[in-house]
Amino acid sequence: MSLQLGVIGTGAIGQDHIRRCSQTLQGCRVVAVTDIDPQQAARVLAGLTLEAEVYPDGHALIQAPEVQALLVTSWGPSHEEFVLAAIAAGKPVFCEKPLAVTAAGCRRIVEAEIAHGRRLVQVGFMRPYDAGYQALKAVVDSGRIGEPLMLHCAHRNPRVGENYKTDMAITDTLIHELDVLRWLLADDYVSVQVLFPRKTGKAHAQLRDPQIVLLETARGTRIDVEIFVNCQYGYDIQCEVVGESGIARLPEPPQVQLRNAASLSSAILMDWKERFIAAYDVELQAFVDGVRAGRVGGPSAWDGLAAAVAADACIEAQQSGAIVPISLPQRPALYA
Ligand code: NAI
Ligand code: ISE
Repeated sequence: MSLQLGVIGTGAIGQDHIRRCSQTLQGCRVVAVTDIDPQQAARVLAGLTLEAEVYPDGHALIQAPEVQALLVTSWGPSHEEFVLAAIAAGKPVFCEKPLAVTAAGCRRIVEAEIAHGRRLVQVGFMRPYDAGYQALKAVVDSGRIGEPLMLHCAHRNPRVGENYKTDMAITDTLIHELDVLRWLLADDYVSVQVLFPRKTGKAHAQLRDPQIVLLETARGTRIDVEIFVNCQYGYDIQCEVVGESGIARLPEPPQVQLRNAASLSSAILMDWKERFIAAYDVELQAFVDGVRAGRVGGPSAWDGLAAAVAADACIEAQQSGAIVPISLPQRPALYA
């Protein structure tokens, strides 16, 4: 029987996940949705010609007997409340990033899951499911470039709205690198510094853009990540690993190479939905398969906490300009 899903939040990524659960993935169906704007939820169902119950709020949906597992795709500040309620109800929950907006919130989720005694939470960090990052990790792990010494990374968006503030470059954007680079290197961060280059004239008054985040890991690998969310030209994710005996780069998404009018070119994607479309499919299929097999895997609440601890330090570093230490508590046995 198909896994019956309830979805909280039917905005940009909520509707994309409802579409993929209804049209692309195997073994699941969306039976319930909710949004603080119920008309928005109803519009999404109508647009997908999908029949599902619209619940008045997330808590009613979590308690609904037909809902066997949850997707939390509402605004970040609401995630903690819904994930804790799902754990209390003993229902598996896929939560979009960030798991919670502070490390303290993630810690409460980790504690609730440990008290429950087994994993129920998968965090929506999709990059470890991306074929390009997996190929890059296979090269790093093979030892072909020796020990990784430095990483040069970039996370560029064409533009962002007026409500995107300087700290969101960390909590909304860099958070993906904070997760995936830890996974790529199998290492934890020990310090961070944030530098602000000359500001682009394309950013609104309250936003400092671009930013450079300098991380150091426990093994001494140095990482620089450029966050530039008004780069104009495209959605561009770069990662280069410099090792002792070679360099490995994240592959570009495949695009036709065009020779035309005396130039050689290939298109650059404009948004995250397209760039990581396959990774989102694979991560959610893994959640569905895991729940049906009685074993939730993938990025854990601990990974959500590790990213949030680093993010809190990055924000402190944005404000102080200093090198800020990052220290994770001891990893609990549940996440070994
Ligand atoms: P959005 O603003 O388009 O949609 C959020 C929806 O949640 C809205 O429809 C809003 O009305 C609803 N909502 C807010 N609070 C709610 C509550 N208490 N109960 C029910 N519904 C509520 O935002 P978007 O872009 O869809 O982002 C949602 C989450 O997904 C964010 O945490 C964001 O960081 C994450 N995200 C993850 C991405 C990824 O690459 N993994 C990409 C984009 C977003
Ligand atoms: C967005 O919320 C995402 O999660 C995207 O993956 C990221 O690239 C973008 O910068 C965020 O705003």
